[in-house]
Amino acid sequence: MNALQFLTPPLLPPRRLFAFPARSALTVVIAFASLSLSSFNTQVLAQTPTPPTPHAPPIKVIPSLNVPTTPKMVEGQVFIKYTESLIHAEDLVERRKKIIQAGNQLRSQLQFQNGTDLFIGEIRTYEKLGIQLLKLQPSESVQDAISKINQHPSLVEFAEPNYKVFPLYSAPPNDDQWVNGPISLWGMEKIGMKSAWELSNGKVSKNIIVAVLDTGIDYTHPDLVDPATSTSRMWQNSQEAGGSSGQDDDNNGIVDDVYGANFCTGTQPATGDPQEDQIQGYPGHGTIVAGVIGAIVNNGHHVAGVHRNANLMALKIMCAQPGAANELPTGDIASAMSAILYAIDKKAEVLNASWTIGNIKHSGLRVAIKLAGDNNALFVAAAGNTRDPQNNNDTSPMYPASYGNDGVANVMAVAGTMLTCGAGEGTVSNMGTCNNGSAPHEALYDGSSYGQTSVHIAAPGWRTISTAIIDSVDNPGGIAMATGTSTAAAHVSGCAALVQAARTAKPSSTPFSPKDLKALLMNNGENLSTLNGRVVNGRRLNCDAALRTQVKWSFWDWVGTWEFFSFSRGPRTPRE
Ligand SMILES: [Ca+2]
Ligand SMILES: [Ca+2]
Ligand SMILES: [Ca+2]
Repeated sequence: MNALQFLTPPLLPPRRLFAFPARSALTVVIAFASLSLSSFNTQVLAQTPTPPTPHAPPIKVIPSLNVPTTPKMVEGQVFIKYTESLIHAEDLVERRKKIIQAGNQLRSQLQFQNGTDLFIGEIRTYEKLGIQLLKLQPSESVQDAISKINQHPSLVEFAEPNYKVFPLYSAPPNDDQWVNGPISLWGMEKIGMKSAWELSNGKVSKNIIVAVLDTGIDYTHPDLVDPATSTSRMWQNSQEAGGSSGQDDDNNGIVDDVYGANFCTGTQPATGDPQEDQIQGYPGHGTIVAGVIGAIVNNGHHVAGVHRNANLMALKIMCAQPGAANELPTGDIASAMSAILYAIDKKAEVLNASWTIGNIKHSGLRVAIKLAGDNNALFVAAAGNTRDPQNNNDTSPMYPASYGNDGVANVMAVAGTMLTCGAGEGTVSNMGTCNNGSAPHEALYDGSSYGQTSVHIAAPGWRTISTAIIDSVDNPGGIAMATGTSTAAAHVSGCAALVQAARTAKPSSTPFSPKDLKALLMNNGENLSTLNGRVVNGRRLNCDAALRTQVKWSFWDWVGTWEFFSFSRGPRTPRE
């Protein structure tokens, strides 16, 4: 399997969204906490993320979509990395000139050898990487062309195909009863967000750019851009936002790229609109991932993201295919590489990749991710949703997650966890209990890829509730529930941004390197026996513990925590 795939099988949006019943234990405890705090500290009261308000009419049942089961190479295209010594130049214009010279040299040698020109022309050039994507003559097969090109090692370091990308989709269970239960925010609670949201409020106001390389983001969603509270969690390209419509104000080759860009344009240049496509019956993907990372906290509706001050950069690399109704969105590696270079150029500090190219160790994608690391960006990658027997990434690598085991230190691979019941105890009910009334335990999500040496951490990746494209027919409420390592990665991206924000908010502090940031999240994770042998040190993300290494903890913060009222865990010693 070597096609790029989504790692979240998106599930049915609930019929009634987020109707927390009055009997809900969670609601009761939050209300109690808020009430009790009002006499101590009104600021703390305001910090408690409000449960989403009930809204939305019934949701249409999602039909089955056609899922490609075999990898699809993009016909007629080939990547070439030219020999670095031939094209070396600091200046990108100069570098482009040298790339074209090397390309012409290769072209003439191939023509001499074969009697015809192999190529029609250039599709994209990645100057920083020294790579070109070229269009082949219709008569040439990709594999034949690659073997001909590889006969010129003095000019070429590698040549490889481009692959189509498409989501992994599984039939959604009907979970509407479950999401109305009191444990619908279980993942946020497990990683300590009840406390971390309080702790970060007012103390971690720094914005960190998180690039979401995905299907785009619905940047009109009121829990990402909320006119009522004048809050936006979308990143803005200041030159374009304050520039002229229809003009490329920052001269980066993309017109009006205000919130990010759309690279899912095939052989055409990127455009400035990264809005996620509406596909009938499909609740989307990028908007779900974005909401987990940074949906607006405490605006009284929808959900709350991990980093309350994230700047979400929408980099669309997968999109609806024209003429293919009810098909899942697809893209290609070429778009992913362009998006990574954009994120580097605009100084994103965390890149979220909730997709995979399967077991293809693509060199072009690898060098792009490595360059992001050289520019201090952490690349958080979903480990994969591959089921047995291919789900051990140590023996069956999944890229880009497995580049972390291949010398790319800024890659952080994330497995997903779920709540589960013991043998004979049935499944977890919407009230958060097993059949015999016992509490469920947390374990690896049954579809998650894992790896004792190749997967760095686990995070909640099952029944995650988040923002989704608002669609008047399919999903008027704008909330969906998703399962898969896509949402697990998003929890880690949000937390990485939050911790980096806390770190760099301190006077004269330097940002964590991607390697150090990754180590901090890993070392402060919570050890779960069910994860031993599954991820590097058997831990699941604990964002509260990670954040506390950076933020001082006052008495009033302590009084305001979930923990103070739950009595299940005592307050921890502040660490600086
Ligand atoms: Ca521009
Ligand atoms: Ca403009
Ligand atoms: Ca919200």
